[in-house]
Amino acid sequence: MKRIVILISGRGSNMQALLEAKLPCEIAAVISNRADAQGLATASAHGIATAVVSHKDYADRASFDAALAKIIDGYAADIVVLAGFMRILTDGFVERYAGRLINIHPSLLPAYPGIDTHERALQDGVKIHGCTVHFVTPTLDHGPIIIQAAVPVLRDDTPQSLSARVLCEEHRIYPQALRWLCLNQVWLDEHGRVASDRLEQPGAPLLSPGLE
Ligand code: NHR
Ligand code: GAR
Repeated sequence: MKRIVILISGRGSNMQALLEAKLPCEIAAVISNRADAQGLATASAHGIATAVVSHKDYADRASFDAALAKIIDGYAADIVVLAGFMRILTDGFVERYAGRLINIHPSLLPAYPGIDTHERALQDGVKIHGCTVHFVTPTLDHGPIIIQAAVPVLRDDTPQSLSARVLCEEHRIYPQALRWLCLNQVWLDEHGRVASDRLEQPGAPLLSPGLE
């Protein structure tokens, strides 16, 4: 069974969804760059080892990433999962875990990379928003896409109400994506594209607003 290390920075609800999904893998550890991350207590309550590597203890990104990699490798991780992890990673770190480092991002990439995605989507008046699980590459939020979920944007949405609707879908697609990786049903091929040996599942179209 593949060994997984999850990196968090805060609440850890996506991490919790992964812990509770009964995936065919061993979650070896949860690591946070912030000692006050709520998700650390949740991980401990699930009997998962935790560690903190504070970026504030390191002079630059490269030395922080090197310390992080040392701990990750101590857990012999096969796959590294970013779940609300808020530090941009150096090219060296990303390349070390090429094809086995994934992230969940709260937008329909390539729209709205970076932060404050829900605010920007509302500002633009888009009618459909969502979330994306992708392989991490050096270019921020531009790695090959594994799965996306779309939600309607409603007239009275606030960033909070919209993010709650997106988060529900995050908790569905992230366990699915990790399950595929654990079962070797999805992988990053030699051209840097997402390959899969599962049958294509035709999804339903989402119209927003709907037709009359
Ligand atoms: N690193 C690389 N190289 N590539 C990606 O695609 C990455 C990554 C690290 C994190 C997650 C990402 C997201 O899903 C992620 C993808 C943090 C920032 C950011 O600006 C942006 C995107 C993501 C994560 N971080 C600030 C920084 O200076 C700190 C912001 C904060 O602490 O609130 O690192 O959105
Ligand atoms: C999630 O919405 C995740 O997609 C997003 O932060 C939230 C973390 O929630 N990630 C990013 O914005 C990465 N920059 P969680 O800690 O409860 O999973």
